[in-house]
Amino acid sequence: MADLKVLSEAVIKGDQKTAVETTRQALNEGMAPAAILNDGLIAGMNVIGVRFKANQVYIPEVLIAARAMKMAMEILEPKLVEAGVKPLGKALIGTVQGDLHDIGKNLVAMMLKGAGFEVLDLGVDASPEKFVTKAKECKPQVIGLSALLTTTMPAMEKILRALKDAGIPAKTMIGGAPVTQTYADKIGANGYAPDAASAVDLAKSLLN
Ligand code: B1M
Repeated sequence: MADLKVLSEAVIKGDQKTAVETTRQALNEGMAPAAILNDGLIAGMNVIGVRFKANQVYIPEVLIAARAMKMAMEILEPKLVEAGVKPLGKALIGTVQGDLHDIGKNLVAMMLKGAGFEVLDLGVDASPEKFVTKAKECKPQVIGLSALLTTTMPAMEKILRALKDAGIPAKTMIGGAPVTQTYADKIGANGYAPDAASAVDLAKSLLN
């Protein structure tokens, strides 16, 4: 019988092989895809999130864990769709116009996926128009903006204004090394997160 503790441990350790094998075994044994996701994969990523916040693990460990989760998700995702399991919420994320830094944004996207969000990623250098068009099309509950340059921080304000003008009801959150809570308050974002694990907590709280 597949053990979901083994699966979450495999994610925590970034052990892709065990993560994939245990997911496959659990599915073959008829285990519910939602249980595999929640009690195996997401449980493992949650531990990584807590350890990352406490500086007990660092970016490489998070990336390795996210990679193991991604590999297992490739097998699990079609079964989740078949079973009609709904994602926790939909998040649209992107690095703002003029900015090409995407390592932190990708980390946030991976952790959001790990927490059960469906994530739509606009990539880098995303304009206000791009955010508005995708938000209209996909109706996310949460929109996340990332900026790593002081010179691209004003693009965040432009995007928030464009979303407001277009009547997009999604909650907004911002992050990136030069960004602060004070800046989030100044430009009217609904929240600011200093790191990827906090971004997950924030996104969850913005759903309510
Ligand atoms: Co650039 N760069 N860079 N760079 N780069 C910085 C940011 C810089 C601080 C380096 C320095 O001078 N010390 C500096 C910015 C100075 C400033 O504006 N204050 C800088 C500069 C100046 C530049 C160029 C202008 C250099 C040049 O060409 N003259 C140029 C700009 C290009 C552009 O964007 N238009 C440039 C280019 C590049 C590379 C392409 C070479 C490369 C990016 C590769 C890539 O991303 N694919 C690069 C890199 C790698 C860096 C550093 C070294 C590392 C950034 C990084 O990935 N950190 C960086 C210096 C540094 O930070 N030490 C630097 C790791 C990442 C996990 O952290 O992105 O902060 P971070 O994400 C964190 C949090 O911030 C948060 O969670 C993440 C995980 O905990 N977070 C969010 C991020 N987004 C979030 C969104 C959220 C919530 C949380 O909600 C939505």
